[in-house]
Amino acid sequence: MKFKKTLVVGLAKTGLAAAKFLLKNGADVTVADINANQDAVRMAAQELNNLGATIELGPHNEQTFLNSDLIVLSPGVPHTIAPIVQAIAKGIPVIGETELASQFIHVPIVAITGTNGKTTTTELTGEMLRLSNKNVFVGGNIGTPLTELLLKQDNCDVVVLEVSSFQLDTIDTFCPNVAVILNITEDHLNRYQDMGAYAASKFKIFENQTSEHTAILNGQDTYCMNTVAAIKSNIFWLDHPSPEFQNCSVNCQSTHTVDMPFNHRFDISNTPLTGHHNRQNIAAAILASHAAGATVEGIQAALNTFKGLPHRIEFVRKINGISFYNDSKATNVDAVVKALSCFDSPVHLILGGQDKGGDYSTLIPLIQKHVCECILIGEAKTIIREGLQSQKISHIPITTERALESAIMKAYENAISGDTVLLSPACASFDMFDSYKHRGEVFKDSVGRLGIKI
Ligand code: UMA
Repeated sequence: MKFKKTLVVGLAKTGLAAAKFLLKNGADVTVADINANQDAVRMAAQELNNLGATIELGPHNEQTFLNSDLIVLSPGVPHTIAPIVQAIAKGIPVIGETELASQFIHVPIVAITGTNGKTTTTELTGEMLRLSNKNVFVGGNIGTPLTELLLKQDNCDVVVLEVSSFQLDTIDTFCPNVAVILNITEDHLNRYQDMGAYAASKFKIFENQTSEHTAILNGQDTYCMNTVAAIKSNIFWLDHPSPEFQNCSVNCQSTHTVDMPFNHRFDISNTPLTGHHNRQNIAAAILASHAAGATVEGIQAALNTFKGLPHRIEFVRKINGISFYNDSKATNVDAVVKALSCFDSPVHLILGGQDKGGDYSTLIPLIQKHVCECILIGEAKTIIREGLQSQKISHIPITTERALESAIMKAYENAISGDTVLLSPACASFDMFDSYKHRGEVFKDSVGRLGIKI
């Protein structure tokens, strides 16, 4: 790495950590970010400049890309932008921060991807290993770049990583000892050409694995079932439909217990993680943590104590018999399908935000079954309304509101005791909020301020 001219593109969390790591190891670092006006970017630039990096803020300069020996991309920077395409054509290696960091990590890595459930499964896997007395680093797409581990130089027995398709786009030798794909459904179609391209990116998680490694896939997922032939590692399944796969598949139907192929039955009756999709997340976490050295005692202890994560079908409050749930992390259509299937009571559904190219019509059967009212917010209002236009749900009112707060107020006014008000947007948050977390916090604050209905 010494003296290598390395360009780090993107100067948010990932770029900052990667550039610090590269500088510490003697690389000649330039950092570029297209956004010259953001305070956080300028502050990070100043910090890196003080450490010896050259800074380029504003429109990307092709020559800087073409004069580099190595380019390290942040996940939010598509590997298809023009200067990157030109650099690749010139033979300049372009990798992501996950690839960079993984080349310096010599402990087992558990990598978890999927359209939905990644963060819950990653946190739960980490907890199972922690309660098995392992020193665990949990990071990746969840919010802590992998290079942070290298910067801290902590002793660590095992790494548990949430990996996104964006991070997998730019791997080369990355080879997790245990790799999980929870599910693949429509998402990020504003970045990928089609579902095939998105799924292919996810499947890169297995590409460097050999027979020494473990793969965990979803037997109910068409993409997993169709692509499995290319996997060289030992495969375990969640809900494989064929009885022939009984020895390597976990049945996730029971709400009380789950039987593992390594001949142990776990009690899942105390977990707040509801719904079949969450039982698949639990089974994946058990399989993954066990393959990485967790004990059955540690796994059971985590199942007994894990509280679940905020913004994922999170119960907020009950007022006058009306229950409010925050599912702000449901940033794609399939996450809303999963959330709706957890409710029996009539649901007042708040949907909308920034469109990510999903097919909203796939919500119709679930809306028909569980929803009594849809309230649309955000940029995607019109496109969602068009997607939901159907004879089958013409009796269900679909209205729009300008703000999340007024949507909550409308749902509260229309709801009666026994109903549920659910924020499960099927969209990104960036049109109205800083992040899905910000959106969820606004929801919880507004619900907290609702008065008693007379
Ligand atoms: N930028 C450029 N040129 C471009 C495009 C962007 O310079 O052509 C700059 C932007 O101006 C910005 C920076 O790149 O300053 C943003 O980089 P980034 O989006 O990678 O931001 P990070 O803070 O490093 O966050 C990334 C992940 N972001 C994305 O994948 C979009 C975070 O996942 C992750 O937590 C973090 O690394 C640590 O690993 C977020 C996410 O939304 C939570 N992920 C998607 C998801 O979960 O659906 C995949």
